[in-house]
Amino acid sequence: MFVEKNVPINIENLKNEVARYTNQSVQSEDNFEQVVQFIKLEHIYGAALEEISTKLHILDQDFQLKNSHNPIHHMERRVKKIPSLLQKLKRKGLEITAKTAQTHIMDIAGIRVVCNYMNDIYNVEQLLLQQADIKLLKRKDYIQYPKANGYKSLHIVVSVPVFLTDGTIDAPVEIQLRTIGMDMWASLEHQLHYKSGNVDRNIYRQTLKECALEIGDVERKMERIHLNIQQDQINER
Ligand code: 0O2
Repeated sequence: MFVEKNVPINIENLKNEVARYTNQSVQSEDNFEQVVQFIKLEHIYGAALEEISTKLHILDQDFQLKNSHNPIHHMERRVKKIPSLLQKLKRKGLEITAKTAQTHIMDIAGIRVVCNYMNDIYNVEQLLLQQADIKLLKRKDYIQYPKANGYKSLHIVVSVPVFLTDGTIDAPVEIQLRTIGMDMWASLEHQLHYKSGNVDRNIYRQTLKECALEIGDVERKMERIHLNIQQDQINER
């Protein structure tokens, strides 16, 4: 199952957005050309996301067929909206062009893969990376090395070929793999960023850190039960 958010493109709004970041005239040809390039980029990364989603979906189904277990609980995917992309380019002090975005921004296409157990995360990663057309570009294991706030997830950026009418482009896709518990934690922690009041924030931060450890313990216990049940079923065959 995919959870996906799609907002229709509004050219006039985009012309204004791009002009705001580049200080170009809204009506200039250069401005319009940049808008066109950004829209093309969205199209390519949307296609890359489709390719990766399909691969993950097939792997999940095949795993189920052979092991009577679905490693993937659900997936969420999105192509970064052009205004957020412009904001990110600016924040990183990069030139506001689609070409720069293509070279330097690795999370234009992003998919979150929520797995049932921790073992599933590394199985899915391994199964995907062994595919001949997938290249690993970047890997950060926040499960083995959690962030100071308690955040856990495995982040990988892979490149996947996208076959277009005029050739093939290798596009990067950021994949965040995490368990249901890690996902629940990250969603709540994300909410904290919108909470005002320093005192509240600090109390919540400490409690959330404790929650991260407790969730980890519970998930490990449940995974052990799951593996034992699976082993019993194999022995009974
Ligand atoms: P969004 O809206 O989720 O896309 P980058 O910042 O992308 O240039 P970096 O520094 O390698 O690259 O990022 P990293 O560490 O791989 O993390 C990128 C994404 O992971 C974030 O995306 C979040 O989605 C998630 N993430 C990382 N750390 C935390 C955390 O402490 N809490 C939560 N809730 N999520 C986290 P963005 O860019 O923030 O935004």
